[in-house]
Amino acid sequence: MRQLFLLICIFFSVNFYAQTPDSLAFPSIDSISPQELNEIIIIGNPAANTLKKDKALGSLDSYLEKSNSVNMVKRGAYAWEPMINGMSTERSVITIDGMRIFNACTDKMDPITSYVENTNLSSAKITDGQSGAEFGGTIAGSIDLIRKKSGFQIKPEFGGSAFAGFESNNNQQIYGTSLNYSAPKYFIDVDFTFRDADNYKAGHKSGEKKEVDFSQFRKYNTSAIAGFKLNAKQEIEASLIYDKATDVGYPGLPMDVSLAEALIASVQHRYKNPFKHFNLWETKAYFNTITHVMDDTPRPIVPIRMDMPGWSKTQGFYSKLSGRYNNHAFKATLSGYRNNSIAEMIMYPEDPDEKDMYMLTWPDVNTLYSGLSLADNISLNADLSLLIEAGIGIHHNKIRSKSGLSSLQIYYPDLSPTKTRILKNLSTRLSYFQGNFLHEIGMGYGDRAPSVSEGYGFYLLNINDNYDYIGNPNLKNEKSINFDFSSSYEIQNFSAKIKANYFYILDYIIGKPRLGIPPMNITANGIKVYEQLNHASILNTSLGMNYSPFLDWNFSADFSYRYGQGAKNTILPLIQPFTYKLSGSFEKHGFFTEISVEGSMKNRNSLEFGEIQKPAYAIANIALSKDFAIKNSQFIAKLGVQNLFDHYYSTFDDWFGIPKMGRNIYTNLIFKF
Ligand SMILES: [Cu+2]
Repeated sequence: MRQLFLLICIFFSVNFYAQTPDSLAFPSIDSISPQELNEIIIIGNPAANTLKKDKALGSLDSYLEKSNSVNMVKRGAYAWEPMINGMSTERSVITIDGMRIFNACTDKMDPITSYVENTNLSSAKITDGQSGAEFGGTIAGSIDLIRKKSGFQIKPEFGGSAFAGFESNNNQQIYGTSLNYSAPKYFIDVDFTFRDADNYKAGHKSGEKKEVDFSQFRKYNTSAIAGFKLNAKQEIEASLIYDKATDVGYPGLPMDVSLAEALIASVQHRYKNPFKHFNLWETKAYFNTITHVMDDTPRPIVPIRMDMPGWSKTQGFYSKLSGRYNNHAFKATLSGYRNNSIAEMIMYPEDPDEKDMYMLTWPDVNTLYSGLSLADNISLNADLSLLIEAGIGIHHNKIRSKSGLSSLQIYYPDLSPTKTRILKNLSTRLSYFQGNFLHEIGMGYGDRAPSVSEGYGFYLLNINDNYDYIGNPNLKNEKSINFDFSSSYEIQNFSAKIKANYFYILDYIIGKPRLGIPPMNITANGIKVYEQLNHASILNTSLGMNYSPFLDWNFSADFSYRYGQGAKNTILPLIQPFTYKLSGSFEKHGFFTEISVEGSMKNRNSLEFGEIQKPAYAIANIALSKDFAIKNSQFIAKLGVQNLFDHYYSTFDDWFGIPKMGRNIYTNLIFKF
């Protein structure tokens, strides 16, 4: 409490303020289109210039959740799974600067967003539907996390930041630092972040325990990026991210994680104006390796002790060329990767006379992909433009483990170790400017290959519906026809955007109960095998508005709603009900304050997938922040309260019905020089 008081004193006693120095941004590669086709979420980064509005040291997950297109499935306080347009991660492509990375956990404990930190990133680019198919087949769309870098500067510049944060609810401590040096010919950025949190506490509900057991985590992340200018036209860049999480609890799952470790490395070559009509040629080679170790030793009661490690290694490349010719702005991307995924399950029976049981849950599967993607944006006239995107890819799977293959052959006697698929996508979008309006209408067709779990998974327990899942190597590609529409209006102090998209998915992949096969997990209800529904439909709608009636005041409102229904009376799981967020903020002389309310209606739950209906809820948050300038450095202090009234609630995206965090008071202190 004393520290908090001291902090409030610092917060209000110093009163000077200065403008943040603007840094030269590294030119963006996606300058193909004159209008915005995707949503950009700016990640609050201690080195960024716009820190006022956000809880700067919040997790990347909390930033992604701001998008009306994204929901985060929560299995605890750590490593939320980003769903785009109401669809789980198998149906989207998530990349870091265009690099494909695949999780190493059979239980989705480690979406690739869990292996980076805000300090590594500057923004997230979210693309809907087939526009997201540049680096591989997708149904829902894509998220590309854009690396932060200071870039080349005309005048040599040295800078950095140090930051610390504390969150009262789970005693989370956040520390970190970043350093950067930029010069006309080279730049280098390094950063380090550490987070450590205890169990979090749910809101108040009489008769309910506050503390959510097994929700602690600890995370270390460090990254470096360096660029070198070979000549006026060519640059090379190398990037490295190392992330390590230990002692991560998952209250929504029967197991925790003792180690989740990732090494993500790349080298890149950029060639500006390589040929006539071409303005950029960018080529990258990359490599990443992920180790994931699940651990149930902290759990007091388990039916049987087990170890479940998993590994994922990916090598890949892309080369993209963009240019302009007359009224065409075009881009061609050639990309490829090879991923290897292995996961094991070792069970240790209580009876020492019984033998340990060993199983490959991912049977050492190699996935080889190469694809070509083309885009052309044609300006038909000053107000009207047409975007056409098309792609084709070859997707090849191989089961490398003999024992893994023979285990799957119990259920699929004719199973061959290899399978090749052709993936295709084609989409088009018309954009029309009409005064202050921009209307966009689009449609697309595309398909995706089944994931390793869907194709080759072996006895993967889903605790939500309590079934063991078995993959199906005979699945056809899942195909989608999607339509989207958006209309936005912008004048000086007001903007609004309404958006809707509809996905009609053919051969929708989903687990369905199969009688006659006993489950492996003794407590499971039975077995589900991945099958294909003839069709399924998902509708996503959203409305966002922003209004600044006076210079210092800003009000915003966001509403979104999704609906998902499949054939055979299947209510699709994890579909967001009507959700809203309203906020008002005031900003003057480096002082910023914001009050927000967010909530949702009850969800349409899918009983088949073990979902329970969650009642409607609303919570309130407040945030304060103050900027101070001290000579050439800047000091930012933030204080906020989330879930102000300590409301007890849980929503459709809380795995296994775990409650969300109760009242949380946070402080962020950031020093930049
Ligand atoms: Cu796991």
